[in-house]
Amino acid sequence: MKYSIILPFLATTILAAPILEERQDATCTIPTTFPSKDNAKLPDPFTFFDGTKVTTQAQWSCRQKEINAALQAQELGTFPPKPSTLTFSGTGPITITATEGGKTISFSVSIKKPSGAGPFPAIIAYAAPSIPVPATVATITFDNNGIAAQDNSGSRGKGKFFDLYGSGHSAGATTAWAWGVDRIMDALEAQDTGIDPKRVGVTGCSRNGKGAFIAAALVNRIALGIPQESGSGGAACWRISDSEHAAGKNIQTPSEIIGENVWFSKNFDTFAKKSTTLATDHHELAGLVSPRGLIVIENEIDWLGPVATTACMKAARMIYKSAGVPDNMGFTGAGNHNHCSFPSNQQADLTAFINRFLLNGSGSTAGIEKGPTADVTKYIDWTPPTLT
Ligand code: MCU
Repeated sequence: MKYSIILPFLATTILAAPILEERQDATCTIPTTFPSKDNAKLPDPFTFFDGTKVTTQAQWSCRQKEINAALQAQELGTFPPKPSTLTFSGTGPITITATEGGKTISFSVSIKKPSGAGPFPAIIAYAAPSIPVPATVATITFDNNGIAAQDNSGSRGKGKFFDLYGSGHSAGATTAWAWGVDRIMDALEAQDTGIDPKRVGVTGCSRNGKGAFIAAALVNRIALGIPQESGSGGAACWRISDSEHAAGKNIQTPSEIIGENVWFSKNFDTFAKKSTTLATDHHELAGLVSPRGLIVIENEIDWLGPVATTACMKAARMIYKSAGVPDNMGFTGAGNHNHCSFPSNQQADLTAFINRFLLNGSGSTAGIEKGPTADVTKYIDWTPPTLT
């Protein structure tokens, strides 16, 4: 069965930062069932599941919807829309109360604002930021664990999201957290909080980096994704993590991840055991963020999969290039530092993205592609098109 939705798409004119988009309506047909045929290569972002090639920006916008739906069906679980009733109180902290189907939950976020007059850009930090947030940018602290627990594999269905939608809801914890980010954006748009909702980034490190990556992909009001050391489940492509593991690396695989914690939907279990049957992979998760900003920060710890993240994010950069916004995504990998301790040699790359996407600056974010040697051509059998 198929259903049609109307959605906005980017016109061909892409202006410099911050992302200025002219939008018009396009009709997309989104499938409700997705392929699970064996494909050892990273799936082609620019071919619809029905075989139609993506040749225009408008089609790419529809293809993003299709990729998003496939990711939810096979990996993430359902990302629910805005609840029927939402109320907000306070401008910092903000308390958000959501009601759906007779159930109500509340959660609060704290906001540390710069001095002076706003409105200010902000970074939503899962737990606490592990990157240096400039003094000119507000920090919104989000207790993602309260929305969906991630203690261990026994955390399935626990947390406020599941109190609202039921413990059997298909969302993995990362999807539930993205729902929380979406509600924070509702709160920032609904009232004057001193934060400019058009200049909001999201960050988290490690397991919370997986979460920040997925929030940037699912919440299309986020201007800049800043996932840090997310590794497998974030910046790594599942297929490459598995092939690296097969080559003897001590890397986190999808089949390990589903036993360790509840970051992904139960829907993912069968695919995790055979990642080559997924209809998508994480180069396309990054592709969902386009044309918005994305700076992927990585480490060279074996468990995170430096080759898997680097090759995957090289494929993601190809997607951004075809989407006409090559400079809106970069990745910066560095070794020789502790997990989640941000090293000074990644500062310039982070600063460039924050300046451009959150501070209305004009500096360049071109060509930021740093990491260990990783040959992306080994993993792809498609050629990125130039879209019209
Ligand atoms: C990189 O994120 C995770 C990793 O996926 C887990 O296997 C490990 O247990 O914890 C990492 C983490 O969140 O470290 C803080």
